[in-house]
Amino acid sequence: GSHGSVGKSSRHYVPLDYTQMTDYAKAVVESVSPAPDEISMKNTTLRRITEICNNLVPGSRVIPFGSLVSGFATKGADMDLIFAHDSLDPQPFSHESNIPVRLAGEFLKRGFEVDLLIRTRVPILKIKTPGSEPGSRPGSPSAEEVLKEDLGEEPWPENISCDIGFKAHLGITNSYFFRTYSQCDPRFREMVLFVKQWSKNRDLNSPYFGTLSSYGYVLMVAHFLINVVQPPILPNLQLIPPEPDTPESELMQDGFSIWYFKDVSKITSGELLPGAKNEMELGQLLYEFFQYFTTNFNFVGEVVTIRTPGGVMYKQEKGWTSARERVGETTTYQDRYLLALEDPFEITHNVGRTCGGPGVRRIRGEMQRAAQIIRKVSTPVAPESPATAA
Ligand code: 3AT
Ligand code: MG
Repeated sequence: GSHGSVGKSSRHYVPLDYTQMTDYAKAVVESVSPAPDEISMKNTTLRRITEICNNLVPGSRVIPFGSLVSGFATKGADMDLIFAHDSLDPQPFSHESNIPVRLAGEFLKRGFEVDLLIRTRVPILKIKTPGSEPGSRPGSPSAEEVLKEDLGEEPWPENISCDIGFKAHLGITNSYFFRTYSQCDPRFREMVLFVKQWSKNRDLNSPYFGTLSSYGYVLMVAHFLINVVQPPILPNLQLIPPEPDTPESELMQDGFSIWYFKDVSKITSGELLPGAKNEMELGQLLYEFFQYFTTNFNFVGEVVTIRTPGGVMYKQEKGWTSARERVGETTTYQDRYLLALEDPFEITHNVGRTCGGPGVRRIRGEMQRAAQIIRKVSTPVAPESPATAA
């Protein structure tokens, strides 16, 4: 594309051997991936939390989202959940409702750590399953033990943190969307886990302190695999038109278009990306990723928009030019556009708005450094010249 494709016709005349980088990246991915028993423990926890919710409000559901669903979870990741209920009450979980409070009580009496945030637009209940019994002095029960009632239940898996929201939102949809993408090619998940870990190691993953959320890095990797690398590794699932009989619920949510193609078997069979398959290994992809954002992507003028053909728009086109204040229901947001990453569904939302000037400069500097390091450990492929054969 016009935005600096990377691939066969790239500027490297000397092919590099990325084996060492690939091995290193695979080891990192392996080390941060949750073990199968962590996954099954979390499933058990989800089932038991659902039971508690159901006992409190018959017919309620607990909907998982976030990295648990997308498949981008690292070891010890929190569980993101939504408590949902088809109630006749138009605002069953408003601040006035006592359901979040009563639910908090259910977890308290089981010895969970509980924190109910009510100053937010919709309440958020943060809970953590009890840790191993603290080695306290005999006869002096810990705070948890005081609150814990004997309910005759099985012990809970230790120290699992969950955020429970009380309003369905596009985060659920985007988690399933990225789950579908990650099922298209294993290299997507591998790249995301590596980049996520790299961003943590280099202190570039603190949205509250001026850098980018994990979700922002997911958008950058997706853009790279859909629009930059040649041949593309992922098709653009949002550009494949829906069948005429597609239900409205798959097309629109909260006034935003949420359609994307969901038939993974058609994707993995190669039907949607005809032509040569991209066989690049992880090490090379990571190199090209860092290199693209270091030299090809124009942070000053461009927006990553994975939904559009080419995956890039200009800030001018979106009116994302100067910082502005947006007045929300309870707080005023500072919308910044220094690093512009358009959410794939909520297209008015800049996922990169948490980045300030110093944050963007550090992210770019670290990407440049990463590319340099990979170049250093990737020696040129030995030429098969007659001289060497002799
Ligand atoms: P972790 O494994 O927890 O680091 P995650 O993908 O679960 O990564 P979060 O827990 O921060 O990320 O967020 C939960 C989900 O909410 C992930 C994504 O579907 C959605 N989400 C997070 N941040 C944003 C954002 N800035 N804009 C839109 N959706 C977001
Ligand atoms: Mg999470």
